[in-house]
Amino acid sequence: MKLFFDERQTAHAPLRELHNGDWVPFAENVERPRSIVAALDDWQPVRDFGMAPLLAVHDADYLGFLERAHRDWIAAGRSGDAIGYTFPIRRRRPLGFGRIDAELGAYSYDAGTPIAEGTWLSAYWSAQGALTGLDHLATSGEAHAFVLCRPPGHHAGRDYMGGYCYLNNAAIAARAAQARGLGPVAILDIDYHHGNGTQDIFYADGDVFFASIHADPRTDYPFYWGHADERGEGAGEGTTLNLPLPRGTDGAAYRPALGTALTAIADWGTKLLIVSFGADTHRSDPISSFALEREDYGELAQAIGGLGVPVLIVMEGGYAVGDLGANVAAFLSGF
Ligand code: Q9C
Ligand code: ZN
Repeated sequence: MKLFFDERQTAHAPLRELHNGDWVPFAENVERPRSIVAALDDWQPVRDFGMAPLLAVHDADYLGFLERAHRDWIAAGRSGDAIGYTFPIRRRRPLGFGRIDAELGAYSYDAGTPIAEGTWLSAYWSAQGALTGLDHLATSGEAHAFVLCRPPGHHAGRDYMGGYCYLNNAAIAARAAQARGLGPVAILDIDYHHGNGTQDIFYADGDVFFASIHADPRTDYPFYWGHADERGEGAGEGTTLNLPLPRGTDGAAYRPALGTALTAIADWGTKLLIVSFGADTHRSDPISSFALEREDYGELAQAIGGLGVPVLIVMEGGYAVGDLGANVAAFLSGF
């Protein structure tokens, strides 16, 4: 299987994040891609597909903000990473007024997603990686491709960042796949956390099926999305499937949920599957509470591969840096 990564994805290096009321070292750090790169070979260069495929998912205003936010932060006399601290609660208009602090709040839903000097460069090339992996699937006839997207993407919506995510790599690839006539497209999100950004982007869209298996949002981030009764709306009614699982879930308890998701994806007539893969379901993950073992990942991948459709795998979370590369390799070996 071909693997895709660009060194510019390591320019993004925020120093710290607000976590459970304390400042802690930023968990989505450059050791993550280093660990994955070291564990695998057959890495391929990422190509530049430009801004148009990003604009097919994200608002132009939001992309402009991401690109200039750190410069505006420095121009406002600040140092370090740009981070919001005032958020437009429901029913309050998200006016930006041009002050960087107001914009940071209006374009995010948490204070755990800082913008550092290299953030835009890394997010841009992370998204281009997803597009390159898709292009490879479309032109090579190979069945599977892996993109080391970093920063990750599944918490980012049309006009917001959050959960270490800025551009929604899976959604960008899905829209590009549709445009190339590769659909019907489905997205299977198996990160520990619910993929709220991806769900939002396709919630009223009847043309992309979104299934997610994740920690129950009644106990886990992102709390306000991913509940079992969220099934899509309007033309998208029934094309969102949420399968929340309790903390402590192990491989044996996870597999039936995966079976449910794969049956729904097959029944939907999927021709191309995009997998948002997080290794933060591993028992050793420092910010998550599932109990999957390394051996479980190969089995999950085998079940997914059993669908018999082309699969584009994009990296999402996974923060146990010492285990991360080996866990990703175990997952990919199952294909
Ligand atoms: N420091 C992904 O796995 N943690 N994102 C909340 C903020 C957010 C995880 C506390 C976890 C986001 C892609
Ligand atoms: Zn996650």
